[in-house]
Amino acid sequence: RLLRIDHVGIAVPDLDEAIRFYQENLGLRCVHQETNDEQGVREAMLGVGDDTGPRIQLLAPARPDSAIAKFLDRSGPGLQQLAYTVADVEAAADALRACGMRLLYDSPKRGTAGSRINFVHPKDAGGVLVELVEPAEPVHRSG
Ligand code: MC0
Repeated sequence: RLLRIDHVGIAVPDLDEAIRFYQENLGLRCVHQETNDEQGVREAMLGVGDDTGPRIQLLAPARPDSAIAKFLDRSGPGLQQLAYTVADVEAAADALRACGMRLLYDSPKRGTAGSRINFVHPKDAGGVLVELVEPAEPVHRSG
């Protein structure tokens, strides 16, 4: 039910500065940027190489009471989440609930580029905040 790694999310204090760092020093390319008001984040998606594989997501707080602001206060900048692509986020969430994991939302919320998302609580996944991403475009299972 987890099809591939969708992206790895990194909390950063300043989005523009982080994009510059990744572009100039690591040669990654910014392929998408948006503000997600519900999540309280400004985010950028960076492609690696030919951009056919998982992306790097830079996450900066848009509000002081947001999840990313809290993460930066507690842990500082760094890896915040690991996101998997799924074909059906409700079915994937139900399967993980059936294994005893706590999902953060009863029903999916809106993620990057019109995707539908949910999260497993990091305490139920070995200390990793796991995100489930159902892209807006239907997923090709073999791709
Ligand atoms: C907290 N903890 C983490 C963690 N955040 N562990 C690993 N990775 C993280 N990212 C640990 C703390 O160190 C603490 O451990 C315990 O979890 C605290 O749990 P809590 O009190 O239940 O929760 P909070 O208040 O710390 O919040 C954590 C939680 C929150 C995961 C529930 O960040 C949240 O709701 N996240 C989901 C939304 C989100 O992350 N949005 C931003 C990305 P100890 O051992 O000290 O107890 S938006 C996004 O990603 C969208 C745009 C997209 O991709 O499309």
